[in-house]
Amino acid sequence: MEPRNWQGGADRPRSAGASGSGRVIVIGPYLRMRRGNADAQTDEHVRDFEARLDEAKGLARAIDLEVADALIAPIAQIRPATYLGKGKVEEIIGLVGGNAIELVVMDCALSPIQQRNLEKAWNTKVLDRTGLILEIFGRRAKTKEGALQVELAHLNYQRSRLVRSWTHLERQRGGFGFMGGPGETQIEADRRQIGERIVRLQNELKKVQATRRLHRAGRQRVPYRVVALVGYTNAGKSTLFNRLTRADVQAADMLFATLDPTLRALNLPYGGKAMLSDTVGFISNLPTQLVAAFRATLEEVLEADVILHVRDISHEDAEAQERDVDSVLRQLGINPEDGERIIEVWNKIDRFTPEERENLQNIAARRPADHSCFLVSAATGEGLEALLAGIERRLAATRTTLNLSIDASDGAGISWLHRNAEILDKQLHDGRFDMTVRVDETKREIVVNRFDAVPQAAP
Ligand SMILES: Nc1nc2c(ncn2[C@@H]2O[C@H](COP(=O)(O)OP(=O)(O)OP(=O)(O)O)[C@@H](O)[C@H]2O)c(=O)[nH]1
Ligand SMILES: [Mg+2]
Repeated sequence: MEPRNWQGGADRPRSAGASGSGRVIVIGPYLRMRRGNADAQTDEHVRDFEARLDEAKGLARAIDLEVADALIAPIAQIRPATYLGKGKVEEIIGLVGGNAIELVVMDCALSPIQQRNLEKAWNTKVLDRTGLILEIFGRRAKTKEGALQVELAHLNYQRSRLVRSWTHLERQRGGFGFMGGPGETQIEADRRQIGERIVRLQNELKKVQATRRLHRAGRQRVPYRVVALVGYTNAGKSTLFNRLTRADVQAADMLFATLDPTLRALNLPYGGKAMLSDTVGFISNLPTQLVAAFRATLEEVLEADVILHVRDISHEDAEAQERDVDSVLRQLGINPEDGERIIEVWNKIDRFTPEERENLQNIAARRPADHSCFLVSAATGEGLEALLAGIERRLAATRTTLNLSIDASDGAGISWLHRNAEILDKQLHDGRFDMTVRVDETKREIVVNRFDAVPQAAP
């Protein structure tokens, strides 16, 4: 028998859950802040419980689950057996039974044992935050590489969860595909098959990535610089991407609307060109398996000349979100403090009153030059001109702009310039092209010597 395939097939939910109307309860089992506890200052504690629960509900809705109920269950400590305390577990039995609930989402990371015990107690399926995020990613992945990576991350997660006593779920009909409960005899076979499938996926992934690397190498011969968007999910990256490139990428009030990276040409105000890359959003407690899995997908970001960190500055948790994004960047090997490379974009300023905006402007103005930020509204277009100029200034910092004149019949020279320089301006006068070009330091001398180019004063 085939191993259970979380992405579809025989194990796909047959119940209402399949059509996207699965009824769920979302539980926020959040650790209570303890006075005088040094840990109390960690992000985990500072973040507002309500906001965390809202985010978890948003995650459930992102895969079309119907949130029938949601509650915060503050806990003083994590119970090894059930995560929650006994009283809470019992209280929730009533909620599940009375509401025709098909799934309980626990907004935390559960051990396989905790998950199993809760499923037993509530007689329903239980999904933790990692499982939920994996499921969302599985549904969103559109490119082959994206799909392979998510499946790989999911299989790794699933393998750790194949425990014997899962038979209690076996009799339950119509659960969710990603949580299919294997029978006892099946577990060993499943485990082996999952292991084999993981190896196959890894090989396939290597091939896809090699092809992509070739494409990228091809692109690198064109002297375009890459500007990458990063940020918390729902911050407005795709909206900004569409505005800046006049593209039509899906932007939606939905967590993880974007999964696969997209590249488009970006025209800068002084004639420069770059490639803009839209990417997957980050989220707090992003499963480490997924960060690893997406490293390759985020290669555009790793190699970008400029990284735009888009922030929903109107969000109540904007600061905690910033820390989360910084921490993912660090996991990817990018220093979030690198002011040379990272530009902060404070988005959604249209949501503020004029006074609040002035206040924000003041805060922004007081930031040090190497940590400057731009206030924009991707929705209304406000502030985008300044942002574009800022991007171009940053990109131009390591390049020189030169003026030159070339005979219009010098086809080889003209094509060399197109391949090796950014052409900012090109005018035909009396059989010659007057050009303004921008080149890397490494090419500067060649252009000066070969075309008698002279430096242009900075714009
Ligand atoms: N008011 C306001 N809403 C905005 C602005 N920018 C984006 N939004 C809204 O915010 C929501 C999320 O926007 P997206 O562009 O999809 O966000 P994203 O960062 O690409 O999100 P993911 O792809 O999920 O990571 C959408 O409902 C947008 O319409 C803005 O400047 N002002
Ligand atoms: Mg997006």
